[in-house]
Amino acid sequence: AFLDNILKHPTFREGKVTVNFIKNEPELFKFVEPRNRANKLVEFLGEIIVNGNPDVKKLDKDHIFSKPKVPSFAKFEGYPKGTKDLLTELGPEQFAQWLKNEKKVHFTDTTMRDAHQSLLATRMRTVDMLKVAEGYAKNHPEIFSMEVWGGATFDVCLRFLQENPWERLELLRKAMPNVLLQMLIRGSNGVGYTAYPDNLIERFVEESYKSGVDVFRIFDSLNWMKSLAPCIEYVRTKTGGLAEGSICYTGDILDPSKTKYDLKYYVQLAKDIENAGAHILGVKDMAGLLKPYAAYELISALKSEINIPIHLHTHDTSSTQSAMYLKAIEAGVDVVDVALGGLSGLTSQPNFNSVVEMLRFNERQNNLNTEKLAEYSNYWETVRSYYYTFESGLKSGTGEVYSHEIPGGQYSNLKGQAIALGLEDKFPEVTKMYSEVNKLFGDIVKVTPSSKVVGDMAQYMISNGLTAEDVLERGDSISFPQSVIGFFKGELGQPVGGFPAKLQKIVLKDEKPFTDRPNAHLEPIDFDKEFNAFKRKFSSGMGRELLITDFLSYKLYPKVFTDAYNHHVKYGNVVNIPTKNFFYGMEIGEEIIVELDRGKNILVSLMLKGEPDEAGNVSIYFKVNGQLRNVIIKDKS
Ligand code: 3PY
Ligand code: ZN
Repeated sequence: AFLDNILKHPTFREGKVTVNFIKNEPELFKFVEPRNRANKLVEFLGEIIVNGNPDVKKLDKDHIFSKPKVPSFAKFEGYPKGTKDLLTELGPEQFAQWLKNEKKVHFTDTTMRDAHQSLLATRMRTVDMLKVAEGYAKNHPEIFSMEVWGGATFDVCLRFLQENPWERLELLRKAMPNVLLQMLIRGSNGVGYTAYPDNLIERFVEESYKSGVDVFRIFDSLNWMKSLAPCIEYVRTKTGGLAEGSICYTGDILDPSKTKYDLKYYVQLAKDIENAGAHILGVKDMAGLLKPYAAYELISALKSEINIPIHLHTHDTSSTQSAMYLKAIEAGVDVVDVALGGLSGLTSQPNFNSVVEMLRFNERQNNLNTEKLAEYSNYWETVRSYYYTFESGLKSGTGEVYSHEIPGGQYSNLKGQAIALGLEDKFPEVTKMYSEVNKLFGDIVKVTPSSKVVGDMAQYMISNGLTAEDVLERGDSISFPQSVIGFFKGELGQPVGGFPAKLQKIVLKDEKPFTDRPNAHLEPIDFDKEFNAFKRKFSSGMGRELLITDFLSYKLYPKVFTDAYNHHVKYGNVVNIPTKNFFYGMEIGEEIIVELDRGKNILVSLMLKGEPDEAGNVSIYFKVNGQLRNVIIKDKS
């Protein structure tokens, strides 16, 4: 094992061994114990069977799980040529030109990222994606891109799903080598909620590209160019991918009384993004506020003022956003974001299947096979029911979104929380307060993480019975939420038009805010030194060599990564447990197949579950590949 450690050590593999190598590398002396992976797996299943998955808050014992039908595809044929092949052939600049010259409208499929982020609290597991990824890419090579990564998926993978987000990306890349893969990155906030050192974001971008991302949709939650520009630059210099610098759309350009975010503002921002080197302009309508006729004006103006292609994103919270797409398409938008039927609509994206049909026989139609698309929509509709516990309970669209301006993903979260707490009738107060807080903050762009600040403040004010007036008059005696203090300190950057000075003073008391990039105040990461220390800390329990991507996960989410690591040490790899059993356990007599590692399957059946003894211990009997195994689980109830 010692020799094995030496042979596997990165220093050895890079041929940089010196006389002190063995002395300086204590991790060489850590030997991976022969672990019994099957034992760990049944330990995990036992835990879920007795105590439930802590992430599952609503349990429906009568829920019927029907088997999702995986659409057929040419398994033994190669992948038809797609946009990824074209990017490789043309390079980013020429690719962008090609896109701009296309007559037909193109589509980004958000099913594997924003759709489930907005409808199912981001809980979609990789196993359910992988069942259809290869077939989908073979059946629909015409798709512009698959949005599969970034946003909240990174955090949720580690925090709740016990998955390695990098592995998800790499597996999807392998299954879909012909179409572009896309991610959402929050500028200097990366895939987190705060500012990070610049060289961390730079390395993150570089490694994301290596692991499979081609299109980087980059935004800043305050539309601040100083946060957008460095990230665009990293994509240009550290990857061969496409930098999609994005405008976040808020307000209503058609409303003459709203002068802060008018057409001129957006056109100037788009020009700045183009000048910063973006290959594509993203128009990110995170709350679904862009109305059809406003879209026509906005896209027409952008088309005439900038030279890069335009990619439009929205959420169907109002239920009128396919009408908006129609007008944007008439105005010449190049790509629109859609989600497969079963995971579309409401706070998710407009329905892919229907939008394709909506354009049939029009000069800008894109001839996708809608019969096949329907099979995938059905697949997702069935898979969705396995995640019923994460549904927000939202039943219909709402025209009120135009007044509260809550982004799609946040709306379903807040609504879900209100329903779960039995406070559904109080929900209008929450949305009203959200819009009050927005006014109080000077009408800011609201998208992660700035939207979270507004949401935190609104909830804080409601639970403490405070009005906007109270805050302004008695603010000195209020202890504001941490995120609000950080925001006024400038930790998320500078909002359009600056902070409201009076409130800023109230929140910060005597503390001085930043006026420059918050990242400028953060120490750069010493990768050599810190990565080595990281490896020493975590190498023993992973059962594999630690990678720079693990280190990046750790730097972005230290506590979440550490918890996920400890889970891994205790239970091993749980990512291939079928979704039903991962969330809801097993029934007596149920038999499942789980892939422990590539190609190594085990057959697990639940034979018997005892009653808790006096100490609360429950004995569970499984059969694993025909052999009886007993685990004892402490009942925590
Ligand atoms: C995210 O940042 O996760 C978003 O989806 C913002 O809209
Ligand atoms: Zn979105």
